[in-house]
Amino acid sequence: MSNKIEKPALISFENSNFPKRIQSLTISLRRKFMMCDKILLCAFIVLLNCGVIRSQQLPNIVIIFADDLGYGDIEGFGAAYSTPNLVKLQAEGMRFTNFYSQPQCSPSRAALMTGCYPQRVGFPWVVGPEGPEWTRDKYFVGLNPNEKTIAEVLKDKSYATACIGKWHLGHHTQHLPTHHGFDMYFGLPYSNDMWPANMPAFPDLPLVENEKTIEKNPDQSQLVRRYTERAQLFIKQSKKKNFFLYIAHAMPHVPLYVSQQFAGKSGKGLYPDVIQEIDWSVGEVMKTLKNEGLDENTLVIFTSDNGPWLVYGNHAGSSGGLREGKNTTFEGGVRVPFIARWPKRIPSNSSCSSFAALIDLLPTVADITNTKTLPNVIDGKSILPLLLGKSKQNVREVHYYFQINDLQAVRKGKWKLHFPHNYEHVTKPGTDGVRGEITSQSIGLSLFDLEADPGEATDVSTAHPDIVVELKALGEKFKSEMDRDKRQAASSQ
Ligand SMILES: [Ca+2]
Repeated sequence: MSNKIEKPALISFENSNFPKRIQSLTISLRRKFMMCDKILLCAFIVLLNCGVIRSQQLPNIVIIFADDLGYGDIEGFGAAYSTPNLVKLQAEGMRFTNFYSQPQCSPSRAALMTGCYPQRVGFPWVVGPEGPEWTRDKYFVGLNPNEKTIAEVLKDKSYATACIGKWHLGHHTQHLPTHHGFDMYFGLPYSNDMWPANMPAFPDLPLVENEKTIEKNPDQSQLVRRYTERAQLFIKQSKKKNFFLYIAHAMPHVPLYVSQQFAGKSGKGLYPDVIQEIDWSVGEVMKTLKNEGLDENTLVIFTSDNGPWLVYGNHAGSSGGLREGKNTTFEGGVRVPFIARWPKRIPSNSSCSSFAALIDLLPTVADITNTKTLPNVIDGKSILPLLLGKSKQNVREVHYYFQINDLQAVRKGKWKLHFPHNYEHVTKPGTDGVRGEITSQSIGLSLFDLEADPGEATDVSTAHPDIVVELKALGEKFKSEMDRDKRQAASSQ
């Protein structure tokens, strides 16, 4: 006896003995069903193209951004204290050893948000509230709404988006994260030292929820914990769809604060205590992702906005042997730790020495989410091939180092050419939160081999005049293009 299951015979109504009226009705119904099939197929294709279906397979994206954390400030990059959660992140992902921020807070955030050198989007300097003299022409400035932010790229793909922590791209209502692609915001709209305790000319420091000030001069020892709790809540509330979570810690920017749980824990001073609390926060976020079953399908990035603010001495971090620190275009000012974890996509325990930068994160996210076109010219390139371990080629031929609107250096391959410029150099480091002293020093046209000499100690320009000529020409060309093409920031004036 055969086990074959007989399919029911298909009845051909057209040739059957059914009455003509029933035959006609049946044919009509079948045509309607066929039409429905076609409509459903079309709808499926439309949904696919819109990303509605595909978005279910896209990763969640979490960017954790530390403030003034130097290249040597975490374990694995040179720190002499433990940061176990950041070590775990490196073991499960990829570390970049030539990753560039900008020299200061606001420009770095402009670069991260827009994929552009901050000079291109009118954000070359630090902004702040109306207060001291230096903020006079900057307190009304905000990110131009015509710029497409990384959050808006992801909103187009139906991501839920949250900005938790320091924004620093304009603090007036129309400049806040909720006007730049974020569904929610919770944090300080600018730096944690821009408050009366530091300088009486500053107004009270607001803690903002969406667009409303909910506290003034908040207890900064609780910020890391509160930001972490908000991040965990957002993950839990958003888990049914893709989400983008941007956590921009106030720490370890001075004034340093740490919760009771971490005070004295490192045994090595307040600065390491603060870093260990940030490390704890990273661990809590990872734990929440795992508990919610999301850690496999989430790209987690950890990095910093600039190098250590060395004038604060024992309240500043470490450049890990790189030259100078924050506010300069030497490597210590702009090279920062970068870790990316995305299980099954990014090879675990891997390292990348190709150079990359904050400006590359928006195009990388666009690449991951199949965003084909962006409305404005941007400077960054997708580093997805580097992240996936498919390439070790620099995604951009050249990296440009700006401070304010001054193009101070150019990197191509291992070569870095400094144009003549002045820079701040610490002559007397501060102690326990009190600022030290700086002098203005100058550097002439100088060439460094960053592979042999990452500390930029030996000028080899006379030995390589051809490289000097090439990099000088690249810099001059880019600077003139930038001056011609740059766009304006927004103003609330
Ligand atoms: Ca900073």
